[in-house]
Amino acid sequence: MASFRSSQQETHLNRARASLRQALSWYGYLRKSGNLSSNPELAGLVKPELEALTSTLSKLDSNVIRIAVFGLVSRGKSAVLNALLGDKILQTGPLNGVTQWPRSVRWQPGGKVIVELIDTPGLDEIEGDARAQMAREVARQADLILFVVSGDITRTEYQGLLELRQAQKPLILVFNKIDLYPDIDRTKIYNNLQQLGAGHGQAKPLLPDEIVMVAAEPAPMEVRVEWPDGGVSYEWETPPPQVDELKQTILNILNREGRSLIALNALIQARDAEMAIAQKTLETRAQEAEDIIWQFTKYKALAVGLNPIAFLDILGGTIADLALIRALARLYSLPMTSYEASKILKTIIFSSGGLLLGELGSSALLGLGKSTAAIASGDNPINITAFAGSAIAQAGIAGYGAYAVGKAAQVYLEKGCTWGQLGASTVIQEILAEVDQNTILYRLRQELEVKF
Ligand SMILES: Nc1nc2c(ncn2[C@@H]2O[C@H](COP(=O)(O)OP(=O)(O)O)[C@@H](O)[C@H]2O)c(=O)[nH]1
Ligand SMILES: [Mg+2]
Repeated sequence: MASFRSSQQETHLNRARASLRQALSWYGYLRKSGNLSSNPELAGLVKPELEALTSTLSKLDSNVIRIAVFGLVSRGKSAVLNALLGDKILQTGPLNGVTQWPRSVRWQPGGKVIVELIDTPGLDEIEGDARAQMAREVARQADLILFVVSGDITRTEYQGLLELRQAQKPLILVFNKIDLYPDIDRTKIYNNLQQLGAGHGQAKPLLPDEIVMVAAEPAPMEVRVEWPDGGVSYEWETPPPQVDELKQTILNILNREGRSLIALNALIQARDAEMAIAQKTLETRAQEAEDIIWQFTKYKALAVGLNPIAFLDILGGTIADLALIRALARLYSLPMTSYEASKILKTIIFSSGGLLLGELGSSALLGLGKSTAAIASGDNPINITAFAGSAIAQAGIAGYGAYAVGKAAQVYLEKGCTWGQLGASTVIQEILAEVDQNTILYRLRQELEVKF
């Protein structure tokens, strides 16, 4: 089982690498100038996303797992990291604002695993937007999140926890400072946390893997010392930190699914970057796209209206729609094969709420009328009018259909660029389909699964 898991994780890493390489080579054209489809404005706009793709790929190759710690001020975030490191590397203290900026420290907990521990300021230490921005940015990069609390959860804390859940990263709730609570209280708080931690609408309590009790920097205790001569004195002694369980939990997760987590995280970042590129491409090419859609709308209306043979016009109409989709894909230079183009068309037709099915249906009826009219029109001028009437009605519907297809295709092209073979979304789905039931990833599955 262990070696199966290990090779499965390697496969996940390899697929993520392949997906990112493919994306980089696909979008690489944007960096080169003098290219036919080059567009200096667009190249400038998508530079951050291209850089994100490149750095995500190099992070993937370095095999470092990022663990970020979050929580309100003075919950002992820095102390927890120090206890894991076994050294007081990060400054801790009772005053607000000891940790001002996110900081990271390397940790080698054993074996080949390399961890980057990221310490952050308290979620309540910096104001509004800047706080949310910092939290989002750090959470986006993290492969695993530790959320530190030190007792019953406050409203602000709960809010922060829910916001972090939106980053859709595996999360361990760390209940710190247990040295301050008698056993009964501790258990009560633990049970409360277990229910709360799952977040909105999720009735499932947290698993033992997802909530751990620690005492990172226990308060000094007064101990009574009895001397051989019968004398008694009192001394302050600092008990050692209790973080072994947390350390073990982290190590279990890293061994079981660490590399899959790295792979998945890289893919999520790649997917977001690719979708941003697609969105910017669509925006910069909006006018050209509009022109293409209108051109196809007119062309299709004409072709379908004038075609006297029923069903052939439906076929012609479909071919025109497919051509339109591909023309748009070419304009945007987004990854698109003919298989994907027809998949998009099918999706568009079935999601149009019958509108485009209506187009097909009425095309068939009007087309039949039109053919009958054309056959009989030889000697009767009234039939010519009938032909023209059906043709105009049908052309109008077809034209509208093409316009709707064009508009819908833009939406699907934007979303669909990550769904091809080896596309980031496709690989994410494949990895999620394979994860074991007892993994922390399995819990994230439902939140992460996005359908096309
Ligand atoms: N009693 C007790 N105090 C702790 C524990 N961990 C941290 N502290 C204290 O809580 C205060 C805040 O710790 P710090 O790590 O700076 O919190 P941060 O703001 O969340 O990084 C410090 O005075 C620590 O000594 C613990 O396990 N038990
Ligand atoms: Mg701190």
